[in-house]
Amino acid sequence: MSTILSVSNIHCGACAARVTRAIQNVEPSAVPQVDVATGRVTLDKAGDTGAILAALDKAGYPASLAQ
Ligand SMILES: [Cu+2]
Repeated sequence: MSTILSVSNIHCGACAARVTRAIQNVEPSAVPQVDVATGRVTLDKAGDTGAILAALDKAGYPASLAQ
């Protein structure tokens, strides 16, 4: 089951890379799919969503659960 996050401030590939890194700092095995156009990030597994949201916020990409 995947988790979809709605992430603010993703504007380009560099943002997508930073978002990916922030998520992988929390969940090293995660392979997030970042959609730059929509700001949606799909996680292949749920993991610790609260910790991921906190890490994204700290990185400057406030996020919320999209589903
Ligand atoms: Cu950017």
